[in-house]
Amino acid sequence: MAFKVAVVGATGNVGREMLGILAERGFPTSEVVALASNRSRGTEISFGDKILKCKVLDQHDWSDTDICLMSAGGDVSKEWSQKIGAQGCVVIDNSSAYRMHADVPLIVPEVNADAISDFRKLNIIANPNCSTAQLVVALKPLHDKARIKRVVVATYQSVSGAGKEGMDELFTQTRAVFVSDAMETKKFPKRIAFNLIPQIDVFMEDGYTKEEWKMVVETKKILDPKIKLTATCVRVPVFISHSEAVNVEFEEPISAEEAKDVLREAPGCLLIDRHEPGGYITPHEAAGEDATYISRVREDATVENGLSFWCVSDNLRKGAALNAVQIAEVLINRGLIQAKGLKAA
Ligand code: 11C
Repeated sequence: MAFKVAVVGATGNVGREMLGILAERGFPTSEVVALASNRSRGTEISFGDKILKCKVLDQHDWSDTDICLMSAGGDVSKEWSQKIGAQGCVVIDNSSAYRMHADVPLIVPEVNADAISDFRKLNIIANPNCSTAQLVVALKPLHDKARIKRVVVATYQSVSGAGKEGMDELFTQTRAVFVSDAMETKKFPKRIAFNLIPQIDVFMEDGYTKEEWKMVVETKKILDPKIKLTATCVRVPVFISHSEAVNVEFEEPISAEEAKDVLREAPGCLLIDRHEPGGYITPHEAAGEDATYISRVREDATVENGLSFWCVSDNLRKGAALNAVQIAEVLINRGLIQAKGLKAA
């Protein structure tokens, strides 16, 4: 069975990655349509060894499209996802618009694939925020082993999380430093080149940022509402891959060796942890890869049953496009979706 798939936001960082991953994984497609706003009409985009010409979202007929991978931001999702879902096309939405909606499952296949069966009310399935996705992939096997009570996480998030404009700003500011040009700051609230910014997304009333809030509520929805989590999210001058320093307090004892044994076997995780210079993974090495890398696993003697570790993953892949395609694969593998073309035949 092959499916007609539309990618909305096809010209963006994540949209392009979605098309690449569909092709790479041999996703069973009968047709792939690249959609974006009128501004991008006709833009050529790679899909494997083919070139697609971008079409316009509001002119697309959804009646024979099976799956919509939506990555065009929250406003576009709010305007379109329910309308598309109502026409029998399953929307896998990468924005934050529906993540906390009671009738929309929020899915990371390695963690809570079974929750996917609740998608039919709106025909929408949400993809988590990139910093949450890699975190829950690493936490799930540890939670199963020793029950997590509390997580303290500090993130080191790459500029690609802020889209192509974020990447361009790091590039032009870095260049400006070397050629002594004027430094322009547009996308980020302060200079990002040779700097760090302890703010991602807007401030909330309690002083946390929305990125930090998302990590709390999304982890609870995906993994376990009883887990307490506090986050500090920081933008760093790295192009691709988010890194996280994670401290976890468990209900039950778990040694670093036991945690490593569990992580070695866990789906989506790759443990690289040698106690020598370079015996860990950095964002540069994780870029372009699918795994959630875990390094520096060690016991935290300052609390009962505490562990610390370092976690890195490509935010455009596991944090966004790959997770969305994996969700679509779960729908197919579990027989939860039928190709419309086949129904008509
Ligand atoms: C960032 N994590 O790095 C954000 C990007 O809710 O999907 C993704 C925001 C989201 O800026």
